[in-house]
Amino acid sequence: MLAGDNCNEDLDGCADHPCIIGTNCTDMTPDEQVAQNRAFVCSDCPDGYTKDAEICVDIDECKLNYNCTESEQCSNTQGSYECVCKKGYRLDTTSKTCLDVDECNEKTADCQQKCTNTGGTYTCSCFEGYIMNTTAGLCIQDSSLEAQCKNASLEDCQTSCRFKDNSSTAVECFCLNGYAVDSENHKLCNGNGINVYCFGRTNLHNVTVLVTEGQI
Ligand SMILES: [Ca+2]
Ligand SMILES: [Ca+2]
Repeated sequence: MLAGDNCNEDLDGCADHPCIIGTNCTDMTPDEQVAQNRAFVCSDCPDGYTKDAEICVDIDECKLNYNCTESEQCSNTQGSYECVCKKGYRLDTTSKTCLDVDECNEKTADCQQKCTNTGGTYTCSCFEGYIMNTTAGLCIQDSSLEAQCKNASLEDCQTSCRFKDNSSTAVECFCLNGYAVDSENHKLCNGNGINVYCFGRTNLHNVTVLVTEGQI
């Protein structure tokens, strides 16, 4: 910027901070000022920012345009955005991709009986002879199975009684995930304290019990 009686003083054209916040001001030399007829130049907002009134504000790419995979979701950041794994997916450090978490295999699902892994989540279901109470997410033994268990003198299983695999008549006691049926009395459950689900309240064998990790 030029000043003085003879326009022979070079002042800092940026001294009064004429540019909006977030941009840079460049002072013109006297020659440049004469040539361009301006005393300073303001830079554009940095990449990822846009001018909004008197300030550069972050662009929310997640609302506009972003490039994430099916298993990722967009997370806005200042000046950019990043793709993070969706709920139910976990970053695989080797492949650098988000892979589905197998909640059934990792024992983090809260299924009472059967667990089926799916992309991003899992589903729970019941053994044959049980009806899912979808409201409570509990498996309720039906009356015909209950009668068959009673006929087989298995009405006092520690957890409950079910049909054996591939059978609609033979029944057996079973235990919650993480526990094994005692190999001698076939009714009690032995837990090793590992891979035990934390169920909260569960209703098996018409008895409401509070099952917490490490207990049954
Ligand atoms: Ca952004
Ligand atoms: Ca899953």
